[in-house]
Amino acid sequence: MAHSRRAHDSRDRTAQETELPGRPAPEAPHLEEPVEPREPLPPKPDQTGPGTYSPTGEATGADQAVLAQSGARLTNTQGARLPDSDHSLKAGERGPVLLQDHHLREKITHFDHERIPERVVHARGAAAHGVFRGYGTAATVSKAHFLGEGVETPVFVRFSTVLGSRGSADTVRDTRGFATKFYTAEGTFDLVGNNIPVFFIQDAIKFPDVIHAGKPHPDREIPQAQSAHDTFWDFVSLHTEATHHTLWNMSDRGIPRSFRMMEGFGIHTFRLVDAGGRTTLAKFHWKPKLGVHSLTWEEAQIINGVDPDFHRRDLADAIEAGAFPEWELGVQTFPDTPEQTFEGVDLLDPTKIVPEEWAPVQPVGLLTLNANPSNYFAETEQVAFHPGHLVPGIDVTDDPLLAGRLFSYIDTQITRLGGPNFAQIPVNRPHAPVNDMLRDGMHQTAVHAGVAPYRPNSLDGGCPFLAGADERGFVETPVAIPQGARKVREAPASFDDHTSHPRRFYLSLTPVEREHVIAAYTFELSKCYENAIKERTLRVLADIDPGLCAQVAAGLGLPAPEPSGPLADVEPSPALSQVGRAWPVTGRVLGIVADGDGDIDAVRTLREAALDADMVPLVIAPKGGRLADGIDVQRTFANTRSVEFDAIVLAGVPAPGDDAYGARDAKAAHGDPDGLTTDPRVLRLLSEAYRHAKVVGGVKGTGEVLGAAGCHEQSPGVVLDSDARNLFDQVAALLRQHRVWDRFPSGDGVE
Ligand code: HDE
Repeated sequence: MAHSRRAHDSRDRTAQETELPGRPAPEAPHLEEPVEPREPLPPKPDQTGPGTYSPTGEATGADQAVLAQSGARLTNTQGARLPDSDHSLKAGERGPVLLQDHHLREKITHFDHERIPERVVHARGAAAHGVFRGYGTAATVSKAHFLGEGVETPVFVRFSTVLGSRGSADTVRDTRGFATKFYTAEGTFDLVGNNIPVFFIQDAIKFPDVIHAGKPHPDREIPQAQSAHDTFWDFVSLHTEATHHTLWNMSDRGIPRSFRMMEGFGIHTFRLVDAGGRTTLAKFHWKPKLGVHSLTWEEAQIINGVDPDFHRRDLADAIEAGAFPEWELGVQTFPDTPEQTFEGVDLLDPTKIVPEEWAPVQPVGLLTLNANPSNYFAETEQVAFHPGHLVPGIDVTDDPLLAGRLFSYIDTQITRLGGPNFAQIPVNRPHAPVNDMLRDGMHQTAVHAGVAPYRPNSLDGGCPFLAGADERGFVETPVAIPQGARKVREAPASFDDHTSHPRRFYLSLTPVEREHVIAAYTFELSKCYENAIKERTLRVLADIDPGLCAQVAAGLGLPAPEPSGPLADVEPSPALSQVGRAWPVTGRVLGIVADGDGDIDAVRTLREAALDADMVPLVIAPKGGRLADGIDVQRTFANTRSVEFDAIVLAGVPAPGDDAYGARDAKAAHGDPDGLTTDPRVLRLLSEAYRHAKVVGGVKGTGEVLGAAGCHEQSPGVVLDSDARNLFDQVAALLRQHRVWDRFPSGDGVE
């Protein structure tokens, strides 16, 4: 992966860039208000696009930039230049504002309409541009052109939480959306997935129910972006097909460390079609190169307060720093038999998975996110995904959940984006030529040529013509419908198994991961008011695992019910655990604590070693500015918390800073001004990181401070070394496991 090694945080960019070897110092930014017009910046790549005037024509590129913003002078919406935008037109400077002030009215009216309805689900999101490169390995199962060897396809990916409003916090316990728009040469393909491979419901008709249950209570509109409330648990305890998804939510998967460190899943089974028309059933998986990592629950809670934009910032900063996140797209494939099952798993049931040990995930391409959006609203907010955006080679199955999605997404965009022409919004425009005969409607921006938007016609020369499979047309797979099928509102009997798959998931977790599941259930249920809901959930858990049930019951102070019958006999799937593998340290954040009296050589060595390892070093000091030797400070004791870092090392023993940074208060709070002279905020950084099982360490002379923070040299994951390079190497080696798992409670009692 090529890294430009720019600062991780855009605020620090100038400061860090100036000291990177071989990089010319950028010009000082002009912060004064300019008095003369300057050349406008050239449009960014995502501000240009296919021509606006005719979607049937050639891509002209420039039109969008002209439309968006151009010229140095302020104009009204019609391009007329304006002399004043700060004062309303008045009858005398102290007189009444005149109704004829059309400029005032245009400005305020436009502002009044700046908001559009947020998404009914997945309202809070962050997105990035990137590229997908096919490996060609999928050719045996799919003829999709973009999966071909070496084919590069532009993509736009939006990550999201499900329940919260647009302004809610990022690190809530929830499912994450992982939606990818591939702008392929054969039309746009959207893979609208989640970070959890199963869903709450088996039939789309129940979607309003599950979402009404998860959203805030309708009377007080609380709690925001949470499942820890009565209506959610009321629904999922009564509706046991939700158990599998709920269990994943209660696991560490519900609180990812970063969007960059999440898996993604298409969930439904799709039908792939190869060049010879042969079909294969398949499930899509995204595998992050950085590994699958999560926050601890306490970290997630702290972050929601100190940096509610944590995931959004993390994604944008990493991309800006050149640490481009990557995922491999993979497929699990299954023979397309009339039963549509694999090893007894019903492939049409979206609450079930096929363990990777039974059907390996075969890599078919690489996704790299390499550019941040230029404008949040235009792109991240207005992007419109739809599982029905398919290309030749990828078709749908009869999964009843997918069937409902196939009309819901277009429908919702019509309300959200104000009409049926949302495909003309730049981020939604296909990169393949469009010739659709759809005309008019709200916000029509195309000026269509021709007089015959109908077929057959002779007036427009018979255009547009149709394309069969031989001309890369999308031809639905002719799937047989069971003979004699009756029209019924029923599900197959296999859909009634609601316990074996959640049980497999739970049994596949390591003891420490199970501890987290137990803690999550206990926390969430303790937030419910109704005992009946807690008791009903315990009965559901008893059928998943009696140990899980007993521990949650103990935490709630309730008796643990017996299982309702024999437990499902399932083998664990080790691939479902997040613990136990070594991952790259690329893009991980190293906090280096120092002050002016610290070991400056060590700070420099640690920084350089971290940059060499493609990590992101951030120097934390009592105050901003620079340490001796020109080393820039990125964080201060006052503005950071341990949750920003994956590992923290001490390169000095920082004494309280001056009063401007609140050190006097901090010292007083410590209650012992004559005792240890280390700034208490440093002790908190260390003890918090230690509690969250992060690697902590220090150079020579810092052992006493680490000890005072509870990080003893003998404890796992505490590294002391007088040689800064050795110290870094040990820290990085430990970080490959993400956390020092031994430091969590032993998991006693969790089998
Ligand atoms: Fe969605 N879902 N969904 N969903 N979904 C939406 O579409 C819906 C489901 C998913 O970043 C909405 O544009 C129904 C499963 C993602 O813009 C809406 C059902 C999966 C996103 C909608 C489901 C998803 C959405 C709201 C049950 C994982 C965010 C705004 C049949 C495979 C996309 C919008 C983005 C968004 C409907 C179930 C993923 C209302 C009816 C299962 C990632 O149309």
